[in-house]
Amino acid sequence: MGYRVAVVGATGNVGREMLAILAEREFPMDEVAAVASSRSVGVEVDIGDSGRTVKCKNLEHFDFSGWDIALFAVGSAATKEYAPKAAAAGCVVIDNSSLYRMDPDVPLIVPEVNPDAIDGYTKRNIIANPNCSTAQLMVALKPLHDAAGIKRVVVSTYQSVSGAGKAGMDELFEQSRAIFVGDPVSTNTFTKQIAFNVIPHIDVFLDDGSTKEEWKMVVETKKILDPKIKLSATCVRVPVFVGHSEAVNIEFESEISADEAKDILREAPGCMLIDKHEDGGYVTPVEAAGDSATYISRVREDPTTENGLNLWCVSDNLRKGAALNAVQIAELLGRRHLKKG
Ligand code: 11C
Repeated sequence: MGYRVAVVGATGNVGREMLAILAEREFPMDEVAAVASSRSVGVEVDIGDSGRTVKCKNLEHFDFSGWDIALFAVGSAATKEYAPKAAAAGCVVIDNSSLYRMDPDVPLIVPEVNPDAIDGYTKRNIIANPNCSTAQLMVALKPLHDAAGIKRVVVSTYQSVSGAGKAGMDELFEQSRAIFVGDPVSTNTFTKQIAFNVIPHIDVFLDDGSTKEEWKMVVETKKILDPKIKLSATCVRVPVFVGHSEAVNIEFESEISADEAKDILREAPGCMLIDKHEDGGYVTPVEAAGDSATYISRVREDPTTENGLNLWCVSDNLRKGAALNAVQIAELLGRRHLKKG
């Protein structure tokens, strides 16, 4: 016996990836529903490479009673309206938006990092999925934190345009095409030209001059990994379609060498260490896209601080940063709480 699973936002980048990963990981499902806004009703979406498709139903009229799990991949406004309805109907919501992440009654989970926190989901029947740039960082930092205690992290991100949805991907494509053929370049999704450029601005500005994307990395790290960790982030959009990269500087409580860190990361769940000191001996977003791992390269000591390390971390933002993590949460929920069969 399997689960009845609804994917809300099934026509978006993340929703489609959720359907693909449910199929790929053979999540035990008796039924899957694709749910979307009224304009997508009847649209057939693929259930990954399974050869099966499912027609989208209207979120406005969808009755969540009798459904076990809803994977939400819609914006915060739609989440605010429909997630509480789903939760009240007895369906556990795994939400990819930022709406509930910092709610003390909602667990914020990266299964490799803080699986035990899931037990608190019953307060609201909602579990939050972290921001993509946080999720991959947590996978990389957790084993190192366990080994030597992280005091402070300085991270610079190189985030792909798919983090801004299909519209972001279309804008990079269209601007690149326009530049090649000499057409005028127009910007809609991003604040400046993204093709052949980088933009140090993701999400809205806050009063202190940081952006909300940077703030999310700070507060989500504290909630998932350790409230004592200090983190400073600069989040940058780069002209890459899929795969977020991060240059990470870490200061530890106790001594840890680069070789020790590499030995730890080689064995750590969700991590894949590719770190050869030669041309191409590191991972870039092009290789990480479509893959489940959080890739770690360029691990080296930072001689400018006591107990410091630098590393490079890359992952598919639509997978570990969103859909894969959500499905892993569903698997964890199944193992611990919603047992079937
Ligand atoms: C981006 N990280 O790359 C964002 C996308 O809070 O879930 C995800 C935003 C979020 O633009």
